[in-house]
Amino acid sequence: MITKKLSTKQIDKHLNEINVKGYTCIKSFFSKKTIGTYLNLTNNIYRIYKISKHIPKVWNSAKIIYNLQNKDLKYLKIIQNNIFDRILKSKLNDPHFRNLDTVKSNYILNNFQARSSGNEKLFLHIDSGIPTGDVTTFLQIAILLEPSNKSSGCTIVVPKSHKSKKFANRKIKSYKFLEGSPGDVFIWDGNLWHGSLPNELGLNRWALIATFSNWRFKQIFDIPRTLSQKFYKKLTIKEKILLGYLGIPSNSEHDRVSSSIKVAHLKKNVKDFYK
Ligand SMILES: O=C(O)CCC(=O)C(=O)O
Ligand SMILES: [Fe+2]
Repeated sequence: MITKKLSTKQIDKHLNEINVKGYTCIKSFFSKKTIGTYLNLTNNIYRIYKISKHIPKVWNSAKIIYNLQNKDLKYLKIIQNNIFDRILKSKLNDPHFRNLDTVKSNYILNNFQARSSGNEKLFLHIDSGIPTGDVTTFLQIAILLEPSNKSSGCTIVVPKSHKSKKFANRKIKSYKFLEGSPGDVFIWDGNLWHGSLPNELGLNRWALIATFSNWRFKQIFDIPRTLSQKFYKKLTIKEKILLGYLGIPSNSEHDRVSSSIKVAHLKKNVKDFYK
C-alpha cells in the first residue's frame, strides 16, 4: 500500500508524541484516491450490512461495521505498511516471543471496525481493558475516510491520561479534539481516555479504526476462527500472524504446551486449528 513517506526522525517524533501525550496525527498519510476507494467500499458494505441487534443502546445511533477483516481482504491491505509496522512493533512487540524470530512483528489485530459517529456522544473509555500505564499493550489507528470535526463527531482525547493507570473518568469535560481530513491518520495508546462527540450534521463521518494489541491479549471477536477458508487461503504469513493464528490456545497438553504456534506449524485450513 502506497503511503506518504516518513523519515526515521519523523517516525521517532510520532513515537515520542504517543509516549508523551498518548496520541499523534500523521497528516495526509493516504492519498485521496486510496481513501476514495475505501470510502466507496465501506458505503457499499454498509448499504447491505445487517446491523447487529446486540449493539448497546448508548451506541445505537452510531453506524458501525464490525469485523472488517471478514468483509473484504482489502481492509487488511490498508493497515499494512512499513510506517504503521515500525510504530506498532516498537510499542507492542513481545521481545521474548518464542516461536518467531523476534525481529519480526508479533503484535496482532485485536478489533477492526468502521465507525461513523451518531447523534449521541461516545463516553470516555480506554480500549486496552486494563490501564497498564507506561507499559503499552494496545494501540489504535484511526484512518479518516471523511472529514472529522466538532460537528461531524470527531474523536476526543484526554492528553497524558494513558499514564494515569486509571480507567477513564467520564465526568471530565476538558479534552482535545482530533479534527482532520480524509487521508489523515490518528494513532493513540490503548490506555488513553478517549471518546467521540455527537454527529450534529447528519452526514457520515466514516473512519476505519484498527485496534492492535500485544499477542497475549484476547481479541474482541474470534478473528482466527471466524475468517472464511476462502480468505484464509489468500493470507500471507505476515497476515496470518497479524490475525492471531500463532496465538491460538492449545487444545490439550498432548497437542502442544507452548502458548504459541511455530510458523512452520500453521495449518492449511482454518478448521484444522480447532480439532
Ligand atoms: O469513532 C471514534 O472517533 C472513536 C471510536 C472509539 O473510540 C472506538 O471505536 O473505540
Ligand atoms: Fe475507543
